Amino acid sequence: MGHRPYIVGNWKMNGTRNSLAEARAIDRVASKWPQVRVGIAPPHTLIHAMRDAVDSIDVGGQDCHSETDGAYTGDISAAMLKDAGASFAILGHSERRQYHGETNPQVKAKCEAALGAGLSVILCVGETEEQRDSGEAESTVSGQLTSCLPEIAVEEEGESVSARLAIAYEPIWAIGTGRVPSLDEIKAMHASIRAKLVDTFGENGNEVRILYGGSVKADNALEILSCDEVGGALVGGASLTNESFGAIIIAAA
Ligand code: G2H
Repeated sequence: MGHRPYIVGNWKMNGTRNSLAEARAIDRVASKWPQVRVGIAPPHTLIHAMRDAVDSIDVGGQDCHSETDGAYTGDISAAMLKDAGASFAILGHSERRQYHGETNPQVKAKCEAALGAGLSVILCVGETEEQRDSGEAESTVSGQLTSCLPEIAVEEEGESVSARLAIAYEPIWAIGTGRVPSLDEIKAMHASIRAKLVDTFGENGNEVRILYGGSVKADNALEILSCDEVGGALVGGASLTNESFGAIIIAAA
């Protein structure tokens, strides 16, 4: 694969301008460990200021609308994210699906809009506890990918669009709970996702990064990141301070 590990912080609905000091501290750690690629998705209100405040990390959004503009009060388009300084968007996070009723077709349309605007995309998928307990974890995630993967030209003017796509496997029951799947469960799911990506995109499917998300902390990051096909981590709660996120970056190095 040859990818640098990609460690992405999802700040969710946390952070004001005071938090930029924390982002600067994280940026200093990232600058010392260039073998790790680091990103932070702050609330939309902080994207512009964070882009100005950091040098060594990608700044992204946590959602975007599928349309380019129009009467969609409270929404933000992919082009607006880019204009504010974002280089990527997290799309289809389970909290968006749960609290905003986002459907697979909507998530797919958002992925296509974001890629079309030149952003990279982190597409989130994952099963509920009930689905895992009933042996349906892999079929659930495969179904989400079937419905959400963007229909993209894998090559555009010599650029491989699949290299701008990442999948974040986030079991819903592991989000913010402190519980994580076993390493064997992570390996099996990531292998299943890789097979689906190759099935969908051919050889280009091997370029798509697969991240793990759900209660990643400094003390479990290393073993999770050492699993086959785990190309990085999407980190929520532990990404909010340099003390914990910096330690995860160093663990990934
Ligand atoms: C899962 C993850 C980040 P946390 O949502 O996307 O959050 O690390 O807090 O479980």
